[in-house]
Amino acid sequence: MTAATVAPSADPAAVPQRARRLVTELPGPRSRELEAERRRHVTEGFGVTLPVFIDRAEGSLLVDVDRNRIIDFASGIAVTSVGAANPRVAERAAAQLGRFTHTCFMVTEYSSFVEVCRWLNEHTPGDFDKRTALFSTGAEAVENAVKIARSATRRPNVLVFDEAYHGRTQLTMAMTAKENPYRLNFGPLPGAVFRGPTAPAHLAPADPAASAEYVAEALAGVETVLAEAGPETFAAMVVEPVQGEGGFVVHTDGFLAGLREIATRHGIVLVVDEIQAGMGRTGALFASEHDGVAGDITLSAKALGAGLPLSAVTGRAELMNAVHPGGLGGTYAGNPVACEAALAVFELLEDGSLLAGARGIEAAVRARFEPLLAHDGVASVRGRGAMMAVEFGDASGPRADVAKAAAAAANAAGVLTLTCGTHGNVIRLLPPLGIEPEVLDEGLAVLEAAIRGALS
Ligand code: PLZ
Repeated sequence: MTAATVAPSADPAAVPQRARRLVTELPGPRSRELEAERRRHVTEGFGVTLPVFIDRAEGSLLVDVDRNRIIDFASGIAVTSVGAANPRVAERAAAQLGRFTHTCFMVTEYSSFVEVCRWLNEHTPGDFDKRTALFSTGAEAVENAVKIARSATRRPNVLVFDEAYHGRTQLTMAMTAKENPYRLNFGPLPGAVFRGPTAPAHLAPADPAASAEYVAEALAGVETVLAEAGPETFAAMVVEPVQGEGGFVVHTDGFLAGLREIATRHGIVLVVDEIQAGMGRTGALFASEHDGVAGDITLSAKALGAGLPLSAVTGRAELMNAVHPGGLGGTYAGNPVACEAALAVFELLEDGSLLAGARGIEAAVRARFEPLLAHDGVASVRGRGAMMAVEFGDASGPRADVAKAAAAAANAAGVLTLTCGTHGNVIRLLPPLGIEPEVLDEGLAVLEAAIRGALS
């Protein structure tokens, strides 16, 4: 082949379909018009990362109304792990739309609901008899897990952790740690929620004995919080296996296992909130597999329905069945179109290539960003699988300004990038698990340049 035959074509139609391409500044003129319309009609209570309006998705790119092609490092906050326009999801959901959109599972049943429950019973951690309840949102799954644990134990209290995120409803915002924006001015918050310490792996000493001591201290802190009200008053302990909104915090080895032991010893239901970290995101089907820990209850949402609203509470049969008949439900719980989407997701996860994709993303992110640790201002590179983050901080403390500036520059360059963390000083990467290696690489290169620019 001669050089001439591989030279890029000037014809825009010949530009490869799977590439970032900006034809306007971001946001472009059409997005700006729509944004003005939004300001007139939509509450200011919703924030927005990048005010562009999306027309369609192609692979791991989002195409906006100005025909800009944006690399998606957000997946709608860990939802579209199989891509935002996966043909298998579209096919199954569309076929269901043609059959019926809704019956309400509490009125008449459909088999896809049962099939989703069966898959979750078989695949969530824990080798025991399980039952599943389906709902629509993540917060609803958390709320229902607490209801189930209270009903089964007849105890009132709930233990959650520093940096936790569990939702925006009344109870779940009380369980969430960060004040602004989640809790500010929304009180009074419901009571019976206690908060314990964690043992973040990025703060753990490298020496194994010192690290074990560090974990033991955190667990002793958890026992102290339980002792405030008495461990026998706690229905549930709710923990994210890798913390999401709170900053992509991986727990030090032994911490989750320690919580498991404490929960068992006091008869407290261990609820593992896999809403963000589950369904393959970390390179295992469920993130708690990395710690060899099984919750009594495991929560799924987000990537479960590939963007159609679906959440699940899967747990020990005796807990799940402790609730009186009619005590659980919801008009839209386990919507049939969302169940078909979940069944498509299960098919797509089956051969393991998406899990391998997640692990490949971790390797690529580490290779690109770990060298930046030499830079003053880059505090840690952490996470698991396709749930990776770069934290900014220096002697002055957390550097939210650097995270914000780098994310803004990446977004302006067409690489959709989110921040997170209690101090807002973390950039997180949540690409679709099947992102094409060349698209991933291009996105990471753009982000690296953005970070270097923000640091200098
Ligand atoms: N538990 C671990 O990550 C949702 C929140 C986005 P819902 N995370 C994204 C925002 O700012 O609202 C989440 C989570 C974990 C629970 C939830 C709540 O899930 O589907 O947003 O209710």
